[in-house]
Amino acid sequence: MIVEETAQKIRTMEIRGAGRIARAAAQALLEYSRNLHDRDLAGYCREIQRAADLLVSTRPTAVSLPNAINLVIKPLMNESVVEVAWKNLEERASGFIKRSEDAVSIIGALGARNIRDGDIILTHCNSEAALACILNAHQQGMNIEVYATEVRPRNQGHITIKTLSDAGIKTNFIVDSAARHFMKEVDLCITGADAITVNGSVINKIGTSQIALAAHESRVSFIVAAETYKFAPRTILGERILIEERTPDEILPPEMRSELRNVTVRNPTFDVTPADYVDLIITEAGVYPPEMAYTVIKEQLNWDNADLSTDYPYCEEE
Ligand code: RUB
Repeated sequence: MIVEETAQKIRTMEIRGAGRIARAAAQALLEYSRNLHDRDLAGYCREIQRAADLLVSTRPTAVSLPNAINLVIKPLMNESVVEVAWKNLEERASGFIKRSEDAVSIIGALGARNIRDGDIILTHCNSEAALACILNAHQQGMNIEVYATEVRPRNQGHITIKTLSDAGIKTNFIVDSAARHFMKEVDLCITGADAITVNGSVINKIGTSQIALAAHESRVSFIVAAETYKFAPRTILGERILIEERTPDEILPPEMRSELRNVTVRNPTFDVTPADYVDLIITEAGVYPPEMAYTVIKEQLNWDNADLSTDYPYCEEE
């Protein structure tokens, strides 16, 4: 039940944002595991695998989701005693949740070092990690101002401006297409990431790449705040990140579409910003140029080739 409920909430975006999705999946596995203490090892593993498959199928782009699930369930393969299996799984799940929360605050502190007093910052979508940097700078007493985009079609910008406003940060709310118009007033762009590939490309909310391009044109720094579990190990094998395309209903209601017989509505949720347009990636393990993505995957995620053979499909696109 908990797994189905969480899966549904992720699918409908009641739970959204790559970090929150990952933590919710780990929490669902933890709670589900507690309900399975009466099973034998084979039955327990079967149920956990089924739950993991369901959770990982909910949204295809945020690599945090399969990374978190893999971390929690993969060592199950080596267990031979069911009590040890569920104890270890539950510890790994709660450990992941704690580390993920800690990572966001470390990123906030490191990110704030890249912000100067008086900076005007542009952010896009609603990223906990990106907001942590902005909030940390504000808490240190820096006088900063933010441009926050609306984020069509799901309006995640509304969540962002509420957080910024509640914190007492001067905020300008703009439509997505106004980002380039205002870029001349901006000192720094900060966004989050749903996935980062081995060549340093950043996959984030649709519109991010246009903002990065406009920032590049205006020589404005573009930095990405992302926990290390947003890096995509399987891109080492040349796999690409699958870009989620959601229902056209989010953009144009079916009754309007039915009158437009020659119109196809396309609704990609994320886009790819090439490494050339990214200055820095702020992680909990330090601040990296995008060119060092391979090092992060190898050294921080500790993924080896065996891990790359897992079934979770991370990829496809561009
Ligand atoms: C959310 C989004 C966020 C990243 C990073 O998209 O693009 O920028 O997930 O967020 P959606 P965080 O609303 O479609 O899930 O830093 O919170 O993990």
